[in-house]
Amino acid sequence: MGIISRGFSGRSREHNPALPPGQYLTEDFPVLSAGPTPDVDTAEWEFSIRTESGAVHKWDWEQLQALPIEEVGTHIHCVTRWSKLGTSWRGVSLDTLFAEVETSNDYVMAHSYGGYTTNVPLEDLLDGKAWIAFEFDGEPLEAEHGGPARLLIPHLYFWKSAKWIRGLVMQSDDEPGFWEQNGYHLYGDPWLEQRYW
Ligand SMILES: Nc1nc2c(c(=O)[nH]1)N[C@H]1C(S)=C(S)[C@@H](COP(=O)(O)O)O[C@H]1N2
Ligand SMILES: [Mo]
Repeated sequence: MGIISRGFSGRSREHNPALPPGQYLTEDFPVLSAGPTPDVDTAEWEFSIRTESGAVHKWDWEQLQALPIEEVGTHIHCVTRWSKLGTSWRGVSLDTLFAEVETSNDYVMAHSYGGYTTNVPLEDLLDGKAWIAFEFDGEPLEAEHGGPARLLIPHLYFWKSAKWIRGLVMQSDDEPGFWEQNGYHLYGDPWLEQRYW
């Protein structure tokens, strides 16, 4: 690093190409929860995908851990304007979980233990774009960050990454979830600054 780059370090942080418009970098990991942290034991944990036919695909903790586990290195962007670069996670790809699921619905409502919901188009969960994550930074995911497991959809604002994930329900329409009913954007692309609507 020369004198010139050091002199411009403040500005170059703002111009970091990994940083979407209107975001700033943070080194710590803020906790944002709309309610209390639910106490979810892995012994009772269950995750399901329910389709329009009434079919329910279910995994318990052991079954989830037996699936192919992926390492995910990614940036995350919160609508409250903090971004965290180069976070590392482990989890199971939604491609793996959807492999046997037959649906002609294009939308998904994510449901969490504790009652939180958020909507997302199915295509945003597939093709290596989303995971059920249960480790952060080499450690089991802390309860306040969504442990035992959370949805991780890093290309959308972080409110879409439902903590304490319990299941996904296929839907014919893109209905608003919890924050979307309270003014957050229906889709939430950080690069287009789709914050509120
Ligand atoms: N179940 C649940 N998931 C949630 C939330 C919540 O309140 N409940 N908050 C969302 C919001 S607004 C953000 S920014 C991220 C925050 O995740 P963190 O607390 O791990 O930083 O979780 C998202 N997922
Ligand atoms: Mo958020």
